[in-house]
Amino acid sequence: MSNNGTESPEFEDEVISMAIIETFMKKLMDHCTVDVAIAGAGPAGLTAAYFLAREGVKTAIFERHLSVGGGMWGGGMMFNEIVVGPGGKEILDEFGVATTRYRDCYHTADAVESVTTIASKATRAGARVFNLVGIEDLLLVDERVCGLVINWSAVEMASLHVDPLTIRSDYAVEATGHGLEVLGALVRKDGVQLATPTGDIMGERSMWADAGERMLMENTREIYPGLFIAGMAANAACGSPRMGPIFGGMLMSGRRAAELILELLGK
Ligand code: 48F
Repeated sequence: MSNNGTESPEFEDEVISMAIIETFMKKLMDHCTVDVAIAGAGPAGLTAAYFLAREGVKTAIFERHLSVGGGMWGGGMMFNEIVVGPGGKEILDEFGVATTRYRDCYHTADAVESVTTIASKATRAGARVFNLVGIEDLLLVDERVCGLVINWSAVEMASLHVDPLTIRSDYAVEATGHGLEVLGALVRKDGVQLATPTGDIMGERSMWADAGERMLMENTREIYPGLFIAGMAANAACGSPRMGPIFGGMLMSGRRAAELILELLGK
């Protein structure tokens, strides 16, 4: 009987396996060299990816966890609503996330709608997310970051002695949040001088939403040749406060990192 694509075919289990393996391998091979490699698919990393991919920049995000979204899912203390200011609302508007005004300058948004929509916009713009993949190191050539060193999260979780693989990029973005893992590896291993006031990682300060949001824009920068820093990682690197469940800064920082990179790429 002919199958015009609407009748249910007889599925062969090994063909399902081959479809996954071949397609994934092609995707990974295609992203061994990218324009921008992003560490961490939280709100900052995903937003950066969207604004880059939208301009035709080949962008890959590597996320340790099964799910993307980082700390956004849980809103504040598991009340799954986020707060943004006017700048963050402008970006949520562009993504098509519904917001509700609260008092004069606050806006709330459903945390789940926010994560799923931003992730969808980023991937539909062409950014590729590799989940379950952690960044364990950077490719450092002649005092410049030239890529990210990846390994399966399962390898890390099981503490297996398995060597990683490397992704080459024109620019990398450190968006791993409070833990600042990628920059931490660079400083620990290579003792480099960073573009921070002290030249070192200055550490995150206690909660102060207003100051944290303001400082974040300035802290979003090329912190070392080839390596940009965005989101909470930027404040943690530069000794600025955390801001808890106000997320506008994360979105604006992701966009800012993308804008700085686009400028360098001549886009
Ligand atoms: O933590 P995360 O959401 O960072 P962000 O985008 O946003 C911060 C807010 O969530 C919140 C806040 C708002 O004011 O302060 O905390 O700056 O997302 C970081 C992502 O990076 C992943 C981690 O699983 C998370 O999804 N990640 C962390 N380390 C690694 C990593 C690593 N070494 N390799 C790959 N992914």
